Amino acid sequence: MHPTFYGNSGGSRSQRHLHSELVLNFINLPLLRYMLKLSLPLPDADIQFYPNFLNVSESDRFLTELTQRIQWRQDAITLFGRSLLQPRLTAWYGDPGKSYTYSNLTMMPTPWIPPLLDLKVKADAISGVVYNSVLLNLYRDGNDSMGWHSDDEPELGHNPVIGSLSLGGTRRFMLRHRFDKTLKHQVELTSGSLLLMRGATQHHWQHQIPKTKRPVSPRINLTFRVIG
Ligand SMILES: O=C(O)CCC(=O)C(=O)O
Repeated sequence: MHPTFYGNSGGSRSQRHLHSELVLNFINLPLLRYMLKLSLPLPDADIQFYPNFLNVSESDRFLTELTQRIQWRQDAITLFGRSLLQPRLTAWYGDPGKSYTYSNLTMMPTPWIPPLLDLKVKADAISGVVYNSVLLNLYRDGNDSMGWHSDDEPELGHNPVIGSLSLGGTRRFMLRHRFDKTLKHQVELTSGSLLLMRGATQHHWQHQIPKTKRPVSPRINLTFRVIG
């Protein structure tokens, strides 16, 4: 499936979709497909989308391997004084000592395993940073989701680089500006795609993966991060 961009900036939704389709249909060389990069036209953000970061067979292989080999867990988080189970499974892998705290939950890193290291090396190369940790989320079906947030925890540093890799069922990634409520955008995160967020993006924008009533296959998302 090809990516669809739409939002409220720069041309109609159908024009942009057609443009993405045309670009992808003319690019058949594997290396060029891998390098195809689309920049999201958003103010106060620095976000690139690589729709074909992995090819279909790589994506399928990593999805199967990670589904089986990752130590998935379902943690409770505290929201507005109430303890709730997260609506998805999660895992945190990384270098020794690189723990991560969000929503009053601290995750200690599980040591890297080969498929994660393979993906990390590829993500490092395209991002121009050396990631030292990764948060994995498993969305079992359309009831699993992630609420509005920015990746702005102190251990990520001032302007974090976040490499977000998707495997499995396509889910909608929604963005909204934190201060100008008229600014919104959406990207369909297809299997094998990488979304790279950097610069001041997390200061100005929030993102979420909403629940969906559409039938959707399980999806794994990996957000590679640099913990200080
Ligand atoms: O599943 C996704 O694409 C989003 C993940 C995310 O927002 C996060 O890990 O902070």
